[in-house]
Amino acid sequence: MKLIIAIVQDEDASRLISNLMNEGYGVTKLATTGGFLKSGNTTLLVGVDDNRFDACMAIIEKICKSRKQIATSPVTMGGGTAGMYSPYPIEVTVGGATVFVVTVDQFVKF
Ligand code: 2BA
Repeated sequence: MKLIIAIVQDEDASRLISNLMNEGYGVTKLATTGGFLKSGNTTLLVGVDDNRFDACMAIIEKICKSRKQIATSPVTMGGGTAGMYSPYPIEVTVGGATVFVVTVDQFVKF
């Protein structure tokens, strides 16, 4: 079994959840905030059996679109100590989805 942790844009979240639920996946939605833009995004936890993993990833890929967004508050570009501070609005491409896949050792429901 795998745990899919998918960070998606709020605009895609409802449709993605509906699609996943319609296909019988269990989904937990978390309201999260991106560290760079400091604006809201959505993190979904989806526990899937190995034989349904590829199909689940395909749904996420199909629905989550990349979009251009303007970072209006001051941001540090590049990260780390070498980062450059930019006080001006900059355009960044966000998403489709940032996905982490974790192997699940144990899955229990009490
Ligand atoms: P944010 O951290 O708000 O980042 C939004 C977008 O800003 C990123 O889109 C990327 O295009 C840009 N960006 C992020 N850090 C940057 C930097 N240091 N310099 C220049 N541009 C930068 P995505 O890469 O599609 O990420 C979307 C969201 O996914 C992120 O929102 C964050 O919440 C999450 N995320 C991305 N990579 C992650 C990671 N390695 N670990 C945990 N969360 C991650």
